[in-house]
Amino acid sequence: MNSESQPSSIGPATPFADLDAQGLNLHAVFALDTLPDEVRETLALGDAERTRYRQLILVGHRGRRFWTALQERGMHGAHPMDQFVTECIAAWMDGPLHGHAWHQVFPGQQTVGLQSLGRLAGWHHPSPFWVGVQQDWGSWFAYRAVVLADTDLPLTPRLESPSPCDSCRDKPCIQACPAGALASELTGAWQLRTCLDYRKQSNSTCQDRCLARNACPVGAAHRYDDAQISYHYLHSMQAIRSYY
Ligand code: B12
Ligand code: SF4
Ligand code: SF4
Repeated sequence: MNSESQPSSIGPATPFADLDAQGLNLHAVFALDTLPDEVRETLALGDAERTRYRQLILVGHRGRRFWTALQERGMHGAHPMDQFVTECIAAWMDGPLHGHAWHQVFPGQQTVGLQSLGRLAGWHHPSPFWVGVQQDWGSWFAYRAVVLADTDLPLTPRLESPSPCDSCRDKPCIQACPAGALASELTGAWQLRTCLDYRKQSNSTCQDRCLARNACPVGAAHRYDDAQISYHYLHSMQAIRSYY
């Protein structure tokens, strides 16, 4: 078994095996009532949901398997990734977790605080280019689903690992950004506007990739292939052209 196919959830892997098979290989189970208020607010729970559901299940992918599974299944609809994930979650809840009440909040209508959940799970450390990083899989992961359920799955302890950025002396990501948008002693925080203005230029080298993200050596074994990188960044370019 290579590291890509290993489940990364802590505790028994069995309940997540069907998701792992589709490359949805990151999972964290939280008790809903122990989540910080600022995270719960983004879930916009009504009274009925608060009493019906006990757990929040965060599902993500790291590495390439998810993209391969999506290609095997075929890209359908306006949001092929979300559609695929929604089908996987429904099949999973109808399989090993059959009989439990559940509700998928992401993908969905509201903006759930995904990076905040990732921080709680131990998947996210802040990087100078805004996308989260983790020492095993670098920045090559994303959040794919958030499910509320009346399940009794074992709660997932926080994955404890140091931020790879703390021991990264040369910080090649900062040097690789052609716009000077990254968080540094000079700029302070990551400069969203600077990045987006650069990406929108017709001669930009960042329309279908982030040179800073590509320059980070951490988690190289999990790096997406070029087609997946291009898909995500061209997709985000569409959002940037529409909203920024
Ligand atoms: C809006 C949005 C964008 C906007 C702009 C974001 C902004 N700052 O306004 C645009 C379209 C530009 C964008 C682009 C991208 N995005 Co985006 N985006 C989002 C989205 C939908 C909402 C973010 C939000 O406002 N959340 C609301 C608050 C309440 O949630 P939160 O998690 O608590 O937010 C905290 C963090 O975002 C954090 N934060 C915000 N800015 C920064 C900056 C730094 C340096 C740090 C450390 C933290 C931080 O502070 C917030 C409050 O605690 C999220 C998905 C989501 N639902 O969260 C994805 C998300 C953040 N994006 C993601 C990604 C990967 C990208 C892209 C790389 C493209 C892509 N899809 O591959 C690009 C990268 C940016 C770039 N160089 O262009 C991933 C990040 C995964 C990860 N490993 O961390 C997310 C989580 C989507 C996902 N399904 O996984 N994105
Ligand atoms: S290159 Fe270094 S500083 Fe930049 S994200 Fe990677 S580990 Fe962090
Ligand atoms: S997309 Fe380009 S401009 Fe934006 S942070 Fe990455 S390297 Fe810099």
